[in-house]
Amino acid sequence: MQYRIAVGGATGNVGSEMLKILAQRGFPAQSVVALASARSAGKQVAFGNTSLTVQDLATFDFASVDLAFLSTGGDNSRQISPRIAATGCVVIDNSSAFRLDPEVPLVVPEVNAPALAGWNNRRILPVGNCSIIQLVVALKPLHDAVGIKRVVVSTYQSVSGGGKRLVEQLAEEIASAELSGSQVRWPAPSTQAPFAFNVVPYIGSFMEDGSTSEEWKMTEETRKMLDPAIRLTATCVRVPVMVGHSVAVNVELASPLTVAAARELFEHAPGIVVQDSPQPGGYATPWQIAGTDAVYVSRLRRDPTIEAGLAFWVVADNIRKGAALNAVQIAEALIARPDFQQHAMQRQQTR
Ligand code: 2RA
Repeated sequence: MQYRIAVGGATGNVGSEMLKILAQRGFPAQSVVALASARSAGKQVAFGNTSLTVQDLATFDFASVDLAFLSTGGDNSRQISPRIAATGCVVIDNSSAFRLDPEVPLVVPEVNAPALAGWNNRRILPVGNCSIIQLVVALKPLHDAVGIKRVVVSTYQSVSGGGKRLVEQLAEEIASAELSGSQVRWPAPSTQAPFAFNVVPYIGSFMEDGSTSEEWKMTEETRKMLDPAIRLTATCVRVPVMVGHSVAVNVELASPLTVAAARELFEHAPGIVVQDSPQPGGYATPWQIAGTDAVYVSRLRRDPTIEAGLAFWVVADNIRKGAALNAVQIAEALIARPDFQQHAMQRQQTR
């Protein structure tokens, strides 16, 4: 069976990567429509060897498609996703708007594909936060094997996680910096901390308790996807990297696991590549893995400060596995379900 697809936000970082991945993976598409704001209508975007003319998302009739991939931000999604879903079309939404809605499955296919059974509850399937997707892929085999009690993470998140605007900002800051020895100056200093030559411990917005919304999401989304009993504390940091999020992880397991046993679990887990040898270059970095699909685990070692502790480093391409690829993988898992096939077939027959 083939499906009618729409991609909203098709001119953005994630939307254009969704189109690329749909073509690369040969998604069974009967038709593909690229959508964006009225301002972008008429532009061309790449889809495989061809190009698509962008249409205005605001006036598009979603009754004519089976699956809508959205990467148009939380506010927009809150407004339009329920309206799209009401037509019977399933929305795969790259924003945080519905991730913690108890009726909505939050799925990383390697981690909790069975949760897709609830796809028809609201017909909205959010894609998790980019730094959390790679984290839960890595935590899953450990939790299945012995149980995880507590996790401490520090993230090193690339600017592309914040969208095209931050990528442009970092490029401009690098290009206009004046370097003199160890001093960095800009002709027109910004009132905010620059990303270039800096690390910024602030992503999202501040919460009342002093943490940030990004840190809060790390805890809540991990618990929703993996286990509500897991305790997780995070410090999320923006670093001057274009693509690729990194996470330093310390886990407290329910019972001890040797480093060798953990390595074996990672090596056999879906979606993970272990790149770990204790020599210079024997670890994954964002620059090397950008453009690839796996979640990379490196620097695996015991955390000697607790009885059953492990420490490791996790890196993934935040635009691919952290967003567009995960969205397409959700769609692939959905179209494998007979109840969705039947739903789509009935809609196609009536139109
Ligand atoms: C970021 N994880 O990196 C967030 C949202 N994509 O900004």
